[in-house]
Amino acid sequence: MAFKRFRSAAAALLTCSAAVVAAAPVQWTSASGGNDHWYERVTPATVAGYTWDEAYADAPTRSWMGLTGYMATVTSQAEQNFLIAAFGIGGAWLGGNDRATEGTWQWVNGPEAGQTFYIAGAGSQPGYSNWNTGEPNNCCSGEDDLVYGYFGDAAAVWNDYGVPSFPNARYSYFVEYSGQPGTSVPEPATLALVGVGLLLAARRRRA
Ligand SMILES: [Ca+2]
Ligand SMILES: [Ca+2]
Ligand SMILES: [Ca+2]
Repeated sequence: MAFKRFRSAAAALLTCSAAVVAAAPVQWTSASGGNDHWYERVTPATVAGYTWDEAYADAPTRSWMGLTGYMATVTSQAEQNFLIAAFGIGGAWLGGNDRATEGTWQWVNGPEAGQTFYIAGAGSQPGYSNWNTGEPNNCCSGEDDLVYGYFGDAAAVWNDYGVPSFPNARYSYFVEYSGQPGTSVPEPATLALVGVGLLLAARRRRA
């Protein structure tokens, strides 16, 4: 009888944590082919959006499940597709730019910080990218920041935009949460599951 009551309590706990998870960031689960990272589209309440620099400063002020946020790094078509499915195609900054070296596009934060994913003019590319045809074009007096969904198409193709030509361009941005070095705090849901498992095992041994 006690074991049955405990199982009910465990089920209630799991239902409760599922409700919390559904309330904010969305997880790209390994069960659906993902990386188990969490994502959200961040849109300020009072202004039209963030400049790229404001988004870059805002991301690490956010946390979820003990993980520190960073501007999302989109390193595969599957990750791009997840963002489209979860948050739509509207414009959003991503955590990449070519500010350090014109034409050399790097992820600038998160687990891929410092990794080059695209080199203008190169035949084979070091990483995934989803540029619109003709982009990146470093238009006008230069464009060095990475924006998803600029053109409003179903594939949410990318554009180079922002500084130096358009320093006041404003969009929402995607924040990503994963177990990057320095923030390797176990996720509470995982801890809860481990705890439930241990208690169940202890119960079985006693029975
Ligand atoms: Ca990523
Ligand atoms: Ca550029
Ligand atoms: Ca451009």
